Amino acid sequence: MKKILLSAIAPTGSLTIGNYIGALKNWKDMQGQYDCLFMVVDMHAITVFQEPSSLRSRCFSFVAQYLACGIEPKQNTIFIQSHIPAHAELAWILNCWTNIGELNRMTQFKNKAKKHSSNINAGLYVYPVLMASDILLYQTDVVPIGDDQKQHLELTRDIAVRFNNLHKGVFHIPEPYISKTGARIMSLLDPKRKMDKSDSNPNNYIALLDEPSVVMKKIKQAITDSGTEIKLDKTKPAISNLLTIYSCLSGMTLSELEEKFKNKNYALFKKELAELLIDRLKPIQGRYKKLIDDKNYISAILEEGAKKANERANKTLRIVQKKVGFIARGKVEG
Ligand code: ATP
Ligand code: LTN
Repeated sequence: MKKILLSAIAPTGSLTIGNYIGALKNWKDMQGQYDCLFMVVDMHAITVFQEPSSLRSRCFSFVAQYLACGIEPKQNTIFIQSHIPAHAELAWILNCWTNIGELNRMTQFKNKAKKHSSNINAGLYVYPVLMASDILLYQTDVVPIGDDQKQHLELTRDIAVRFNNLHKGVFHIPEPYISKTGARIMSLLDPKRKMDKSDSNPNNYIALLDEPSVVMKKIKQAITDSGTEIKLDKTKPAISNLLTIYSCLSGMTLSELEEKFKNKNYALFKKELAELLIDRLKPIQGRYKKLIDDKNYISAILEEGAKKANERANKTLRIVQKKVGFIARGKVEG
């Protein structure tokens, strides 16, 4: 039996090369070895206001981009979070197993609360518990994520261990999978911040669907550090970030790249990086253009995915409900 892998992306903004390098590329590389579940987490997305018709079309678009990036629909279970009612139901139970002190420590909540100060809703606060439910419902072994999600995964493990301490063996304890290089791709204009797909300034990121001329322009505009050396250096976050992107997309190691660009200038390096990005994005964009017009095909994948996921999720949910003392649904016996 294959081990179980689960991961997800919230349908907000535009998928970026940060999401690709930190998440999607690993999903693609790991899919053959694991029993994989890949989600578009629309329930997470609405913790920040979303225009309803854009959210609907973005969910379709993200699924088409997953497929265009090489995620195989036959081999894996691909679905939309809100199609599986068990996520919300388990999240409620796990909310009652989570301390507010733990939620107060979540850095993503603190950052998002600052950014959306006029809409600090309860959903945003308990979002990590919904994420824990996503993972624990499927008895997941491994969760490929970017560095920013590490804290949420630790919380997931803590909640699961706490529940298991009273109710032995209910949840499998998941492990994160975070790549050594590229787990945190930084913003192009502010390399001290993470590249963020819902950034209000699109010049901070390269979107998977950016046209070649846009990619070239954004890389040319990207901030560079003082000095001229093309070298990984903690005190030079801008060039280190661009080198990391180059390395992750080309498969060359950072030291090979330092050697390749020794005595070359930033302008030449940036031109080559932009060309590499354009080359890597071209097949993804080609496949996407065909897929996005085939709504019936995508709907069929989602219908099948929801069917499989519901069956699996309901099994765990029923065990949990029984453990906490909920009466079985249907015929009620005294
Ligand atoms: P948002 O600001 O809308 O929440 P986001 O870019 O942080 O968007 P998520 O949906 O939170 O995207 O992340 C999806 C996956 O992509 C997660 O596994 C996350 O860790 C990874 N990821 C996101 N941004 C980056 C990045 N800059 N570098 C590496 N991985 C990333
Ligand atoms: N919170 C994650 C998205 C997410 C997720 C998950 C990732 C929701 N549920 C389950 C892995 C497994 C984020 O990247 N913002």
